[in-house]
Parts: sequence; structure tokens; C-alpha cells
Amino acid sequence: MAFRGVLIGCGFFARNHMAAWADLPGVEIVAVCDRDAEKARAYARDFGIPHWGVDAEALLAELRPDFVDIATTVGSHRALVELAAGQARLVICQKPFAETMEDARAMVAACAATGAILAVHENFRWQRPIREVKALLEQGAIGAPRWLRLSFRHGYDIYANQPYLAEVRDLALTDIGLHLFDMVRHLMGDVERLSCEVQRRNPRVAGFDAFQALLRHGSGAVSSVECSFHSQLSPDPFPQSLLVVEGDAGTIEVAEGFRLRLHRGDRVEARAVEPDCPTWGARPWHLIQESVLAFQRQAVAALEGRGGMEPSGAHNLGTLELVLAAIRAADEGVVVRL
Ligand code: NAD
Ligand code: 89Y
Repeated sequence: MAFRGVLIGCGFFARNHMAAWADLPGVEIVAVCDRDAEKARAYARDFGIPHWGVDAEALLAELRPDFVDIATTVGSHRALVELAAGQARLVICQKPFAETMEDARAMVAACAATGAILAVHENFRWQRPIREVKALLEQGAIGAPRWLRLSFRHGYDIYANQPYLAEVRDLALTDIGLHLFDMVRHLMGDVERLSCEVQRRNPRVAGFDAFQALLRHGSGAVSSVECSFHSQLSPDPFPQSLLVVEGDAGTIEVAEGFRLRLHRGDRVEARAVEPDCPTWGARPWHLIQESVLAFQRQAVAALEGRGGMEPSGAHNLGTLELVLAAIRAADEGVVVRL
């Protein structure tokens, strides 16, 4: 019998969660919930889900699912995670996990208290190019990594699908910065100190839609992490993260167009790392959509007691700490030690 899940938050992005759950054997979404009845009803209809509702508490108490997938925006996360912790064995929460460390720690504590597994839907580290870079690093293909540049710059109209983003003060850091910091921690290890500069590039948005951060890792490695939502590039790379990692024995590059190059000595190996487009996907989102599938694939093993999901809520505390440190570094013009 399949593990039973409830999805909360029937908005723009959760359609990808729903399509991916439908592709995965061993799990089944049995109910969808949104405080807007029309949205919940539309999801139930579009994805053939037997139950829908507007009140998460009532729905979870009635159905007692194995897992809860929270795909709402950040303001509702703490209340929903605390609720789900008491009703399910696995709780997945979309990014940004929280706006404050207090809320994030409370969610981790709530799940620890009931024994529920808590994962943050950090799908970017599950993108195919990043999986390939991680595997190369683990194989020792370039020796110890010493320097990384991670760049997410584009001019794609993100506000058409997610209009609320235009009002967020620390937009680039909280919308994409946390994905970038999670990938950097995943590839290069934990961070000791950082500095950061932010910019407001697009006059039509309220917040800082660009940043550049400089990170010193515990290993001594250095990373430069940059992001802009108002760059003019053709072809526009959205939503690709481009990177260069230099190690003692070589360099890995991921360039626009999903082109990975491994440089060792005077030799270069090139390979294409474009993911397949899921049957329900559409370009340019297929990179993200395939990573949602890869992220959610971990759920069955976790529910069967064969490991956790990555990244866990506890791990994501360190990523949120980095984002908040970067905001402070930019506001105060200081180097922040973690
Ligand atoms: P959205 O506003 O389109 O959808 C959120 C939905 O949640 C809305 O329908 C809203 O009514 C519902 N909701 C809010 N509070 C609720 C509650 N307490 N109970 C029930 N329903 C509630 O937002 P979106 O663009 O789909 O984004 C959702 C989250 O996904 C955001 O945090 C965003 O950052 C994240 N996101 C992640 C990725 C990724 O690649 N990981 C991509 C895009 C968006
Ligand atoms: O919200 C963002 C995310 O997580 O991935 C891309 C996005 O949808 C817009 O920047």
C-alpha cells in the first residue's frame, strides 16, 4: 500500500510537487488543502485527488496521513509545520524555511519532539548539473576544492508567476540566495565568515534584486556567490546556476546550455548535463521540475525507515543563518562570522 500524503498550499509552484508525486511509486496524495477553496477544489479536480479542504488542522486530524507536503509561502510555515509534526511521520516544508532563526528552531524542535522527520524542499542541490558536480568532487576528480564561483543571473520575468516577490525587501537573498548557499555548503562545506553587497536593479520592484557574497569556508576554501534578477543576457540562462570550482588537481565548469567541462592538466572532458524534461514539464522550468522529482524521490525511503531526506530541517538552520548573516553584512557593511 502506498504512503498517504496531504499537500497544503495549492498555488503556482505546488503543481510541480503534485505532478512529481503522481510520477513516484509508493506514495499517493490523498488530500489537498488551501485556505482559498477555489484553488483547493481546482487541484483536486486537476490531479484526481479524493479529498480537499480549506482547514489544514481539520483535514490532517481526519486523514492522519503518513506525510505532509507544505508548499505555502513563508509566513505560514511555522504554524503548519508545528501542526503537521503532531499528525504525520514526515513533514516537508518549502523554502524559505523561515524568516527568523526563532521560527526555524521552533519547527525543528516541534518535529524532534514528536519524532517526525523534517525536510526542507531545497531542490536546487538536486538539479542534475549539481548532482554531477557533487559526484565528481566525491570521486576526487579535481582534488580538494579550493575556490568556487556560483552565479545565478538572468532577466526572466519571475514576477508574472510570483507577484508577491516584487514586494520582498531582501528578495534575491531570500528567494534564490538560500538555494545558492545550500548548494555552496553541499559542495564546499560549512562557512566561517562572509561579506555581502546588495543592489536594487529593477526600478519596478521594492527590494534588493541582486547580491554578491564572499564566503570563507572552514576548510580555507573561498566562494563567490552572485545573483541578479535584472541582467540582460542572450540566451537567458534562467533558471540555471553557472559555476566554476577549482581544486588542487583540476577545475569543473558548468556553463550556460548545460555544458559541463572537466579540466585536468592540459586535457578537457566535456559532457552535456541537461536533465530530461518530465512529461508534465515545460522549458525552461524542466531543470527545476526534474529536481523536484529527484528531491521527492527520497520520501519513500525515508518513510520506510531507510534514511532521512536532504536537506533536513536541522541542516537548513545553517543555510538560513547564512542568509540572515548576508542581510546583516550588507546592511551594516561588515564581515559576519558564523
Ligand atoms: P502561491 O502564493 O502561488 O501559493 C501559495 C498558496 O498557499 C496560496 O494558494 C495560498 O492561498 C496558500 N496558503 C497560504 N497559507 C495557507 C494556509 N495556512 N493553509 C492553506 N493554504 C495556505 O506561492 P508559490 O509561488 O506557489 O510559492 C510557494 C512557495 O514555494 C514559496 O515559499 C516559494 O518561495 C516556493 N517556491 C519554491 C521553488 C523551488 O524551486 N523550490 C520555486 C518557486 C516557488
Ligand atoms: O522562487 C524561486 C525559486 O525558488 O526558483 C525560481 C523562483 O521560482 C523564482 O526566482
